[in-house]
Amino acid sequence: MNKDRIIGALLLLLIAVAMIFLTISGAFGKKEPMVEEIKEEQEDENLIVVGFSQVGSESIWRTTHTRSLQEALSKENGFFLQYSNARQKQENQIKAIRGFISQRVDYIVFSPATEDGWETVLTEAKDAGIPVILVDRKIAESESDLYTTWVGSDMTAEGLRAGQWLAYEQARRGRAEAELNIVVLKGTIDSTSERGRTAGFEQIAKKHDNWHILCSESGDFTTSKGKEVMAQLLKRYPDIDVVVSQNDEMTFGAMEAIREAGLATGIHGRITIISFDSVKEALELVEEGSINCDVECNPLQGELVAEVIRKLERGEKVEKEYFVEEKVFTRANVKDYLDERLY
Ligand code: GZL
Repeated sequence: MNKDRIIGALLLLLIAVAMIFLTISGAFGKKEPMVEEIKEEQEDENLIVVGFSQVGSESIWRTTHTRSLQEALSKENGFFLQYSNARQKQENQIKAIRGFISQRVDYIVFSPATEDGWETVLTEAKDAGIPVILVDRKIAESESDLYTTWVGSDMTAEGLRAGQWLAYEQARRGRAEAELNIVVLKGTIDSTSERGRTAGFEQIAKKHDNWHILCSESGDFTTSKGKEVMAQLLKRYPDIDVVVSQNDEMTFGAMEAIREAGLATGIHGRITIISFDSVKEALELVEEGSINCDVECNPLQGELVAEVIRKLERGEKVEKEYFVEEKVFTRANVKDYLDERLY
């Protein structure tokens, strides 16, 4: 092939490569919308812009909670939702909230990983005139002027229900006066769920001198940590009668550790299991008998949050707190609810 033909072929190749590059970069076609155009899209459709900072995705409860808010705060329902997963770290939530403030969202919705340390960033939101709505967990009472309203569960009531069920069950077994050795797997320390469930259960426990809480330790609401802590407790306390586990994820881990120690739970063995959340996987174990009691914590809070925001948009007064409905599940009633369980 002579020199001219080689140069011609090289030129053609160069032009082809240039055309491909220019097409990909959008020089000829539709260009990527600039940030301003995205903002206009939100304003054009008069969408209510909500910044949502979620604790993490540590449990089935948590992912259901997230889905509930995403479905309720959808574009079809008139919202533009910006979601951030903090992976259970407060500093990630503070960063996300600062981002929402700089983007001048209309509302900030968030579930605080723990109750303390929010004053600075929530004061910034207040100074920016952005209403804050708490979901699920709360911040310290002393800072309650920094949020408009809260939607969630009465965690202390959940703890009371656990203690009341245990007292009822001991009486039913004819063992109201029997000595009872209890261990507690706590959730994330200083979270509203941990503080409330602990306080509620202890309020009942202190009425029974024959109940002994041998140890309370955090499993941080995860299966792996729940299993690790339970294995240590079994080594330290050979005669545990009751495990109070503050969420189903930790319960699944604890039951694995108990099985590996050659012991059985629920109606099949010596160790009574009281759990919290009532996700479907746990309710199936209640029906099968290896979890004795599961105290519900209802994650379906999205609709209520959307309703409260609409009230605020209409300039209506809102309550400081909105509670979701919750039950207690045992073998006596779980069959009536299992099939309809959405999560
Ligand atoms: C409860 C919520 C807790 C759940 C856990 O309101 O804060 O956090 O019980 C989750 O499953 O990790």
